[in-house]
Amino acid sequence: ETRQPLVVGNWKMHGSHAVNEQLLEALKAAGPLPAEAAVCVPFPYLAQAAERLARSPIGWGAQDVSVHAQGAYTGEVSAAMLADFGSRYVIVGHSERRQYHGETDQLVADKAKVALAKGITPIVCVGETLAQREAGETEAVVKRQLSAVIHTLGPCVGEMVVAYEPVWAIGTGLTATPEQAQAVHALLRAQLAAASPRAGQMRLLYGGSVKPDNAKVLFAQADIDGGLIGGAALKAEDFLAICRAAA
Ligand code: G2H
Repeated sequence: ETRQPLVVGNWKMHGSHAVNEQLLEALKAAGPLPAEAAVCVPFPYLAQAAERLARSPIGWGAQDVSVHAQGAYTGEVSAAMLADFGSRYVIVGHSERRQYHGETDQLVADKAKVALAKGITPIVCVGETLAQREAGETEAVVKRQLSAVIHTLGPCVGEMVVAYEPVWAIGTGLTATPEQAQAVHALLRAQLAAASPRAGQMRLLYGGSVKPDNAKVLFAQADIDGGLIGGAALKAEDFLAICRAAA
């Protein structure tokens, strides 16, 4: 199967109007890229991303979404609002949200469902902690996390993007070896194949300390179709180099 690689920047809680302006202009000025690229920005900067990237092939989106459609949910942002700003993607279930905001497998799955219902592609993150890996639980953990999404999305499951992010590799400078990452990606694709005829066309991203110098070998793995990039997405030249590594 041929899958167009996808490289998504997860800006996390970084940036300012002025800093973003430079980053977005630099991304926009880049020539054609071999990967589809997108940036997931903090909510207040969605309008800025939408405006700056409007006439570029680079997509934009958010880092979370409310599970509720609308109503008295102070501080929440709905999928309809994200769609209103032209969001193509939304990250759901990032380990930082699971860890610091108590998001459960089912909540993450429900968020993926509300995003899809508004035409936004959810990037569903799964991944094990260091303790889980050391206890030999990697496979069971990622299967459980993915299984909730498969059951909740039903036949729409083929429309999502999955990101495998081993928690021990996030922002730590430790990267899974290409073999470790590929092994988990192959498991995830097999699990998806049992649920959807579109599994072969789905993009499975790797995330966790992806940098310009390790991206190529990661993206060369059979079931790794791009990356979810944190720290390195904050520098245009690094992010673009990672996009180019997807060739
Ligand atoms: C993992 C990743 C982006 P970083 O969280 O989602 O961040 O590349 O900084 O490890």
